[in-house]
Amino acid sequence: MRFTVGDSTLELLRGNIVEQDVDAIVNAANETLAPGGGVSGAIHRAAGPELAEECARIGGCPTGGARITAGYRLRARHVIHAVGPRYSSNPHDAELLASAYRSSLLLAAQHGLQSIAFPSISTGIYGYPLDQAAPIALATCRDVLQSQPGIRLVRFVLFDEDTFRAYERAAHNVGLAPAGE
Ligand code: AR6
Repeated sequence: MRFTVGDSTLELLRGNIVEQDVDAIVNAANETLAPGGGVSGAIHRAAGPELAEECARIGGCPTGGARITAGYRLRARHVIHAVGPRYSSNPHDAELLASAYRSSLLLAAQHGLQSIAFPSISTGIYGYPLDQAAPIALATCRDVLQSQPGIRLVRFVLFDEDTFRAYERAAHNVGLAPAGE
């Protein structure tokens, strides 16, 4: 499912982010940047141990921030490690989640990257309710894309059917324009 934002495309698909052939895939990281479970475990396994070594040299990242590394054995040239919030039902959660997406996109733009793939940050181990997280993710990416036209493709790679459906509903609710209309 594809949407148009200016001259760029925002895409939703079901799949495994590890396999994506884009300039950068985004990892749902924690503040230490050490490999974890979920999507982080899958990305580190596929990239090889050099990824954790580079993350250790960086040393960490605050919640809401992002850091960039090489992609090593991945098809993607880079990994952007974004730290979403652990859900606490505090009003700050939404701003921190938006900030994780915004920081990732700004980092991609600074490095001249044209395509980026995101997982659904914070909605696994960090427990962020999907129906709240999905519209924040999509509206934030739409807003940043409008000021960063160098990013041509933002792809959400959603692992399971419930997550895919939640993003589909959110795309409709935040008023994304379907491509080709
Ligand atoms: N491709 C795409 N999405 C995936 C994949 C995959 N290969 N594997 C899982 N997901 P989570 P969080 C989905 O828990 O909630 C880590 O240990 C998953 O179904 O990976 O931000 C970190 O080190 C869910 O929809 O990330 C942190 O400590 C989404 O990715 C903590 O977990 C995010 O789930 C971060 O938790």
